[in-house]
Amino acid sequence: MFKVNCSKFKYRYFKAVEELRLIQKSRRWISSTTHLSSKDTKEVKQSKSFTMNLFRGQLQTEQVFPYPDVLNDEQTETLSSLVDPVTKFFQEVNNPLKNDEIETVEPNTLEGLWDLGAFSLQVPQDLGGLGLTNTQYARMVEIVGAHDLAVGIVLGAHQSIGFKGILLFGTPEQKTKYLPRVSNKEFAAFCLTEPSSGSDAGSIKTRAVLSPDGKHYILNGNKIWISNGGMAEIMTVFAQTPVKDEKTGQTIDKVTAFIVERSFGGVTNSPPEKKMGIKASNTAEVNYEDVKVPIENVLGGVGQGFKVAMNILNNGRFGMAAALAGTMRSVTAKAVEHATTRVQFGKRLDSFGGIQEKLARMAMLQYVTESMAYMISGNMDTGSVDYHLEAAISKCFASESAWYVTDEAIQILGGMGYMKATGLEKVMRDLRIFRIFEGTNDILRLFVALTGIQFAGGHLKELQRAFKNPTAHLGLILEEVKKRTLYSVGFNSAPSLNHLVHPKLSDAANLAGQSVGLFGPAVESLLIKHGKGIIDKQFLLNRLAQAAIDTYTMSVVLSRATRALNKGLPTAEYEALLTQIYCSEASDRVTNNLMQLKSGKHLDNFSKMSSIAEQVCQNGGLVQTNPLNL
Ligand code: MYA
Repeated sequence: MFKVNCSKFKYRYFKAVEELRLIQKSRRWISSTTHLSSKDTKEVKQSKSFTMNLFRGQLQTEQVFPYPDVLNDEQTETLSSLVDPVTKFFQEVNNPLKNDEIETVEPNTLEGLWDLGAFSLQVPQDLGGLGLTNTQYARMVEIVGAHDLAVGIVLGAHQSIGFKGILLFGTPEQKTKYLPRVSNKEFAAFCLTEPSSGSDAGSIKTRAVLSPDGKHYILNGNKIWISNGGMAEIMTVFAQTPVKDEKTGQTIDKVTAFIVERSFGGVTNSPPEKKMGIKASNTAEVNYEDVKVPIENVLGGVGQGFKVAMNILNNGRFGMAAALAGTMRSVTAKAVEHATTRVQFGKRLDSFGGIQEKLARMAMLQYVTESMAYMISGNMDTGSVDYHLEAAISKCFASESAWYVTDEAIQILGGMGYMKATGLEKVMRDLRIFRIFEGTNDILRLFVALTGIQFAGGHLKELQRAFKNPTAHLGLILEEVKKRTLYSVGFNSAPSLNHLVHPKLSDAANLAGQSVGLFGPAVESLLIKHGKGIIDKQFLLNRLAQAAIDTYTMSVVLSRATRALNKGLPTAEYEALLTQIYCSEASDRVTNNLMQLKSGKHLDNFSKMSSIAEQVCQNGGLVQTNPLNL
């Protein structure tokens, strides 16, 4: 026994030495890397984000534990007074199938929503809105998502992104002028996408140049697929503007955001697009021809438009998770209604293991999505500014889970699920776009992976600086070396979440801790191996992002279920079950995805897949392989 332990110790010791060599190697990587981006030259960033810190193998739990309980009594009361009337409105007035059929929201529904204040949920009360917090907003949006996603898009395009820029970046004058209007029957829209610029948002061609008298910008360009584009009176429009580069003194184009009113003249739109789903929402091309935009309508500063756009999108993304948590709840209810009443082979459907597995998975995915929506909204309400990666994760997770859950609901209903009258077919069509718009899930996964890597790289660079002047930074170096050595020789096991969770969840917490423990070294190895070339390794980045999604979501549900157990909520045992199963499955995925980053077999598979794709593209489609020897 002792012998075994001894050789284990020796092995771990040599591993520790190897780890230290890796640090030195990583220093070489940092020296040899010109930059991952301009960020490298800046002060190393600190972040309270769980996910950001995950990339450097650190547990940062401040935004995850304890689960946020952010509503005060007054806010709870306000929210409670809204939930019933809004739910009733959607049950009794809104007709999703009719909206879908006529490809617009019925006028009485729109009118009713304006009257309820549903278009200005977060506008301050003194400017005409309901002044809700993000958490209150999330609850309202959940109701919308449970009933009609197309109506959700009309509401969301208006307030989640359409005028969100005015709320976040508007001057007091801009807020006073525009927020009462968008709260009172004037639609808003967010105009970023162009024919040649979708995911690559920085490459827009719409331009605005200063008029000779310096009082206006003259705006020209075309935007496509603009939600509410045919109805909006007030638009947040992004355009290139010439600005003087501070460093070189040369004039370059940078994106600027503008508040544009249709009434300025020169704004036209196409008829509504014909779409697969969310048919009742208005999607149109919007054209700007010599539109005179007053200089006071620049939003967030000249040349700051890209960041304005990204921050609006970041800020709105949790709303999608909230809406889709509602969707999953309502489609699961339909599946359950069928499974508990339909009898086949002499037994109710819900007694079959195959159906039980589907229902359990549906419940689990909804629980994770809902927990994430309220965790992020809670963080935002308590002033967090480090929620971008989590918001992106929530959007990816929610849109994929809602798709899966609805598909399974249809499967449980069988032929009945395929019929229009059941309503699931519409939900499925509506849902498809959620994996595409507001940043495709593919782009958001890369955003998560690259932003995390950049953050970790920044900290490695800090270590490099420390090594250059060891006397001044002895503390930092010793701390890092100790951490790595202890970890490698087994004295310091995987980071632990155990002290933060209810004892019933300690096994699940161990699994989450193991995932965190695997993460830092995996990122470091990638950086050492690929340096800045990692930017182009999308097979790897996708797996890393998936591991981040699984690790963050595990922590979220551990936190929420702990809250339930600690408070003795009636649903606590059920929540614990959901969390235990989720962590068990998610941690397996993390191990698998992180292992693929270095496994020879998988790396070989990735290059084979590249080769297949290359041949398919060169051939203009699938290669004709002639199975019949014709
Ligand atoms: S609206 C259109 C949606 N379009 C997009 O989302 C575009 C997607 N593209 C991007 O996000 C960016 O172009 C990417 C960056 C991410 C690809 N947060 O060199 P860079 C900083 C903060 O990497 P790029 C729609 O669909 C970055 O750090 N900062 O940039 C409506 C760097 O800073 P620095 C960010 O390679 C649908 C600088 O920017 C972010 O060009 C309707 C440059 O970075 C970020 N995210 O690409 C929906 N990204 O210079 C309706 C980058 O300091 C709503 N940066 O180093 C439905 C609502 C739900 C329902 C509600 C019901 C009521």
